[in-house]
Amino acid sequence: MAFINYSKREIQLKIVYYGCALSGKTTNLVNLHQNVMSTQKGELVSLATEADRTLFFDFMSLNTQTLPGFNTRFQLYTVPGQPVYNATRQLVLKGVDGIVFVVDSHWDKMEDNVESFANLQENLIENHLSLAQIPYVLQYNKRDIENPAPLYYLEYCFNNRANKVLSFEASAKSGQGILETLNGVARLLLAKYSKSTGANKEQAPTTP
Ligand SMILES: Nc1nc2c(ncn2[C@@H]2O[C@H](COP(=O)(O)OP(=O)(O)OP(=O)(O)O)[C@@H](O)[C@H]2O)c(=O)[nH]1
Ligand SMILES: [Mg+2]
Repeated sequence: MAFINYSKREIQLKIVYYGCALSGKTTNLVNLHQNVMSTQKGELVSLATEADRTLFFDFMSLNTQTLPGFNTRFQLYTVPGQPVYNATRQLVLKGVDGIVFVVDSHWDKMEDNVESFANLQENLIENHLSLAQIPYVLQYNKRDIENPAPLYYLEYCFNNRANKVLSFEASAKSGQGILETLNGVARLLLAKYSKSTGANKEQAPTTP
């Protein structure tokens, strides 16, 4: 849940990058960390195995002036995508405010993507939450690969609903689309929490 400190005029929001193993969640955070100004960001903390697979989670914080009169701190987390780490994924989702679901555009990853999306919904239920309550966006990652799954197909698989959510094409490796993705979910959160803070005009974060 968002942590709002009225006396310090500060709001803290937790965003979780979720998706199947190797979809590019850690790469999103690594590139975001390289692209934001040093005054805005904290350290990027990663706990990885030798093969660079996320073992527990990655974490970084970003400070921005987004809601009038409030300093906004976004706490960005990734989950470990490997099936064996489900307990950790459940734990990382605790208190989540917004989600980026990272889809791998490789054809042979479609089953893993779909399983991961179902797993996200199950783990939200374990936390007494659901996608109906938590703002989320979709990121179609690895658009740079040869023969990626077409957009219309990805939209059909993951965004087949009356009220479509925002979706972004990205190549986390080169950084393309990663700020847009973060901006997308940040805007949803700021729209939601601007009411709680009494700030009626939210501004999109610039970096993010
Ligand atoms: N071609 C291409 N490769 C990418 C892209 N994003 C990530 N990768 C590669 O995919 C591999 C996995 O990336 P990670 O960011 O570690 O994936 P992850 O989702 O954090 O994986 P887990 O921690 O195991 O869940 C790495 O070799 C990345 O370099 C992309 O946009 N394009
Ligand atoms: Mg990772």
